[in-house]
Amino acid sequence: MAAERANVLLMGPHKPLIADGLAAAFTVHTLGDTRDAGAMLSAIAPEVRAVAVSGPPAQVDPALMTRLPRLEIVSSFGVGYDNIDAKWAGEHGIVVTHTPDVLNEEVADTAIGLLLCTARNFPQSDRFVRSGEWARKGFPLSTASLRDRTVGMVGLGRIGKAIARRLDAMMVPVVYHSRRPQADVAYRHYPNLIAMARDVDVLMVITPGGKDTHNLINAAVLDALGRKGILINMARGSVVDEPALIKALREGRIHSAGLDVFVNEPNVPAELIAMDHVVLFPHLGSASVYTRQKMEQLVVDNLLAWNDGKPPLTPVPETPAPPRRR
Ligand code: 8YV
Repeated sequence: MAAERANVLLMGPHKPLIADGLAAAFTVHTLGDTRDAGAMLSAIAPEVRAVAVSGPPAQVDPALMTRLPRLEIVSSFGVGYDNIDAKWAGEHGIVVTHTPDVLNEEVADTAIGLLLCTARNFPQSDRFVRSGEWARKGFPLSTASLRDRTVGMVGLGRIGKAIARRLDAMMVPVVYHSRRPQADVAYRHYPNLIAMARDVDVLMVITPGGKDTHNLINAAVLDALGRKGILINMARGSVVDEPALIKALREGRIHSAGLDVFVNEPNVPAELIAMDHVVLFPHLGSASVYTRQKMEQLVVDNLLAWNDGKPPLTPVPETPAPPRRR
């Protein structure tokens, strides 16, 4: 007799590889398919053994996990998992997995693109050509350049290192701030973020979101970065104090900013939209078909490994233990 299929709760935006991959192996309950998600959840909660999260805005908090008494694993899309209470999950024997590594190079490409766009005004130059202005005058020289700058990495994890490697090739000096120095890099480590911000002209933010890094980039850090400074945020909107950034940009206390992430996505503050000298991306970090397919497949593969009784492929550090069986 065929083994009973495990019940999986699928939350978040529709992603074909995840939906189809799960449907082939599990009984899938898609939250959001139904108008009455609360009633649907109550009906299936006692049977759910796994949750798949296909991206924000889905939240997996203790209130939800408590409602799922047989929950063993949460497989989440994306390397960042600030929408999941992984600490609580770890304390309650629930494994959380994410999708690291497969997106490193794509996000690093985007980070360099955003940095170049911000320093050299490339998006503005495209607008200039399209508006017909070029027929009347030349595009102004960019007052910023990467040729006379040091980049301070805020975070030097897997993606941070991929960005730093690109900067090495571009002959741009790199230093970094993180809680602990990394053993395998030659870049100078700054235990103090303000001290690093004073010494560099670019802050490249690529650190996890969540409460530990909330508003890490505040007014004092921006002032230490100074009038020539460029802030690039590839991490999470929550890492930057957005009102403080808007004020610093408006008052010319930093040169410019390139932002891939915002506090309340997809809502971007009108003040930022009104500023021509900042560059705004719609959370593009990993956004190619190639890379997103690898991330989607890894969400499925983590659950297939669990279903086969194997260790999860890419657990988060808070939940390294194998999932409990109930
Ligand atoms: C995704 C990301 O765009 O992996 C992450 O943490 O921020 C991006 O790759 C995000 O998960 C939105 O779906």
